[in-house]
Amino acid sequence: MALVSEFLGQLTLNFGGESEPKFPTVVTARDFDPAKDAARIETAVKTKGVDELTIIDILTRRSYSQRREIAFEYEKRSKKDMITALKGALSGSLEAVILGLMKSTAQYDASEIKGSIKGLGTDEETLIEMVCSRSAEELVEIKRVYKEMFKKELEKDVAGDTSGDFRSLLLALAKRDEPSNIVDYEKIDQDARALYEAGVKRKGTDVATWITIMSERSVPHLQKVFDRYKSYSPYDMQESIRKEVKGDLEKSFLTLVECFENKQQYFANRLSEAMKGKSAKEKVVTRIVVSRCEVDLMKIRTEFKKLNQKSFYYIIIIILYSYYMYSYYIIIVYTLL
Ligand SMILES: [Ca+2]
Repeated sequence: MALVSEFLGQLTLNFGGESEPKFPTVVTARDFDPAKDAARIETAVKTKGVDELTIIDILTRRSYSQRREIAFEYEKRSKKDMITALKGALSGSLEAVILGLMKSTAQYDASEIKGSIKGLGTDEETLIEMVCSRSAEELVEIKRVYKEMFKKELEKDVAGDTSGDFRSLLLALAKRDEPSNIVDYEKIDQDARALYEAGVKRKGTDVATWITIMSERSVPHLQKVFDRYKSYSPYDMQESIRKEVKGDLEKSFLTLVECFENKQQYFANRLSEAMKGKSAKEKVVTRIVVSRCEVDLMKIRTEFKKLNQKSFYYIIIIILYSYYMYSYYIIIVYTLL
């Protein structure tokens, strides 16, 4: 046994640190002519009443770098900034989606984080989604872009707007810089027991230990840890979090664990929640669709269908039918899907 565990202790799963595979719904267009697209958008913007459909049709069917090329051509021909022109021509949720698409995924994420903490008060729900669902690799890029866009450190801004254990957790997550797939077999049992002893087993919670383990281990490692955790604790990790901590800290840990287990299912859940009730939470739907359409929205759609037995498409059409005023946003989401 000793030999086996020694061997397993050394065995690591490493996929060469490659980026996560992508499952986009918005992909690079073939037969792409940026000058022609720019001309069509210019005409659409100038059309009386604005030809929104043409703008949607073009910009949702090009990759981010193609959209940048179109903006470049637009400025060349009209001597005007395309983003400013779009801002002037569009409004509401449609404007939010289109302007979101003119940013790179990292720029968009950085702006959403900035938006969640700027001014008085904090939009914790957005902040938690952005920091706890993004991979170490994504956060590295978001931090770099954040500094470029706002001339400030993301971590400093987050620290200034949060407090206590919630702050410690967000900062520990933002500090991660190595995307890793390492499973340390020797540590699976140790970590599972430590999580149990720091939480369900003792009076109160040793939050620092939870934060260390959840921010310093790889996702495949943690998946094995949460599995092993069940052999110590009568409750699984998510139930334990609900019992041990409350408020923003509870939401953050839950988001983390959901994402470690199945990130696309987490987003599908968020979308389902946002679509429930009388009014769809457009901000959440817009954010998830825009930020994931060139990352993993295809997989999120699959998870959505598993959860709801109906496709995202179908649900959107139902909303379109019942809430006519949402048509702009529906059109855009429909096209992006
Ligand atoms: Ca406890």
